Amino acid sequence: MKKFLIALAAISLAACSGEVNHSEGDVSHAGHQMDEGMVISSARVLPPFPGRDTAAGYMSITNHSKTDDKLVSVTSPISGAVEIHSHMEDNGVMKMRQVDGIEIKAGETVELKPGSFHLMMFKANLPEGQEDVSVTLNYEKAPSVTMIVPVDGRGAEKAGSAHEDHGSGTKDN
Ligand SMILES: [Cu+2]
Repeated sequence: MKKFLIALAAISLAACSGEVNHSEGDVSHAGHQMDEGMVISSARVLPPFPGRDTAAGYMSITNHSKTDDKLVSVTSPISGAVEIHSHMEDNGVMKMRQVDGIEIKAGETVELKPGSFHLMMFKANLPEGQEDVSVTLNYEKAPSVTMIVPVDGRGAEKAGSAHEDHGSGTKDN
């Protein structure tokens, strides 16, 4: 197990070299964050459906530290209210609800993805053409990290296949 983790770290270091400017203080690019115990990959924000104003955020978070931790809140300048949601089946119906955080045990990866944990960014201010979003993750133990997350589908509209699942059955908005 230990060997596996070391190998993973080496891969992310290799992927990082020569590509990212780390001079921007605490702002790091998604997937290239290597000085903290929490490593984010595949982060993306799905813009709201036309006529709606709720964006969704997905990513995978790996806890490379030796202590269990928890993602407790998320903030972003594009939304005054970013909530952490989970999806669960209730009598055969998939429902989502706000949770007070996501536990990420030492050595484990949690995926925020359609049909599972996800971020909901209410009243998102995401003008056409904006291609990335600043997102800050706050943990129970690890230091908060701000990263730049690409907006999915911008530039090449992808018909929101993942978004479809997310939007169904919601009563908010
Ligand atoms: Cu939701």
